[in-house]
Amino acid sequence: MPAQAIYRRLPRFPDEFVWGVATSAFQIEGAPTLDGKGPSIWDTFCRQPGAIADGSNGDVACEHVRRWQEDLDLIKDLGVDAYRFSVSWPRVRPGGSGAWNAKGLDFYEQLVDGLLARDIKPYLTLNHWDLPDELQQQGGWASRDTVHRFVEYAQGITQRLGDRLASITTHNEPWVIAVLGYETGIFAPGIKDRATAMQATHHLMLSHGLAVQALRAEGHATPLGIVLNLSPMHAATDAPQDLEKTRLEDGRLLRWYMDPLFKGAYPDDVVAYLGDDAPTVQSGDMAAISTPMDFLGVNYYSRSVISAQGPWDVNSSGREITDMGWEVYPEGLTELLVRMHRDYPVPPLYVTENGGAFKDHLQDGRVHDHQRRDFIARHISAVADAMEQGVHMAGYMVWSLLDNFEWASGFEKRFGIVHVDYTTQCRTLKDSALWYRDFLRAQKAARQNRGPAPTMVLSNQHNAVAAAPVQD
Ligand code: GCO
Repeated sequence: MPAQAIYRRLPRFPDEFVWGVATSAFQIEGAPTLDGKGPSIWDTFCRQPGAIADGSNGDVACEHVRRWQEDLDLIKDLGVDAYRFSVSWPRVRPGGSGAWNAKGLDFYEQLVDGLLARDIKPYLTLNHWDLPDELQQQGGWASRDTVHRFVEYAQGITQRLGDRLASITTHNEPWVIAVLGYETGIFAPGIKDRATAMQATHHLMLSHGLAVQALRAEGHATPLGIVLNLSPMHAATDAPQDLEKTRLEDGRLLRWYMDPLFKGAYPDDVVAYLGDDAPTVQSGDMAAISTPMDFLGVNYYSRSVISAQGPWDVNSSGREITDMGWEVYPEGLTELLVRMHRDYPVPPLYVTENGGAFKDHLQDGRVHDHQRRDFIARHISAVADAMEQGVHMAGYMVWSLLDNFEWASGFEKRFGIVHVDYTTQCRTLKDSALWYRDFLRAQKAARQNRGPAPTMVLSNQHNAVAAAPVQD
């Protein structure tokens, strides 16, 4: 029996709502030593045996440094308003301190000007994980000196490009940098020590706050913010041990970042749990961290289910699972956004990343990635639900524009709405990209005519599958 279609009219998103696509420098650029670029911790980490699932590295990736114009044309074709990208710190200041690299700065200036020439808003991230390796030799984020090096870096980039940027994000996902990089060690720099990780997390937050203060003091008007990876935490059962562990995990992932940003303090329960591993905080640090921001970005992929018995079996959810082994759970995005709005005095929120890895097949010039298309459509719908509940949303960005280097998973996992053939570097728009383009066209037409919003068809087969927007 054919699945019954469910039609849903999404609101016409506000005129100023920003639609985008996102990437990060290390994942797409390649050219690790071109024109004076220094090594980053990821260049070094990739060379550790066993660090990357397929033994790959970022040396070539999507060759974006060479192909950036073609990539900007692709972005233009999609009809998005904005492109979220990151600057490679060691490309512009190879050692993290000392001399700046003019050719590296020129590259990002060309990129920004190329975006503006195509009428696309540049959303720049300063730190998407690729710390200059030389700073790591001196302790990396566990060292307080790195805080000051980051502020200088933020100032240098903003002086050069700030007048042309739509937005500056200080850090992308400080939890990932600190916990995966310094506690579990599955990401660069590969350290496994909880106290070091917690000191790193404090320095990341402090450098964010001091950078915001410094840029404001210099009179820059570019909107400033930070991007957090967040998930709702659900207890596997109502057993007290599960509930207690869930509260702690929520404390470590969400409250550890949201409380200092918006309440000026780390959560007491997590500090108590960490004991001697809690970070050293100096007087004035918390005031700096809670400096008001212009926006907050949220990267959302799935919820987390917490069990005191050990890792929860995702296959027991009965839901669709992505190629990363993550449960598809769009309503978690609504839940998360509503909770942030309810519990904290947040500035306008963006979904700065959302998307899925699926097994793709390129055949006759097409990739029928209907699972990814439905994933994106259902999460956009979840954003609309949050807005209906009063959350001030400023934008939504798909992760990712291109298939790219997925960190410790190497090139095995594909998140792009554009397929990349790593042998030929040929780019092919997947069906999800074609859908996003059509959806954005329909949104824009509705904006211009002040007419009804596009209706999206959601069918209830396999947990609600979304098709292309239809005009009615
Ligand atoms: C992230 C990262 C991305 C990942 C994506 C999928 O911010 O977590 O920005 O680089 O590729 O999240 O894992």
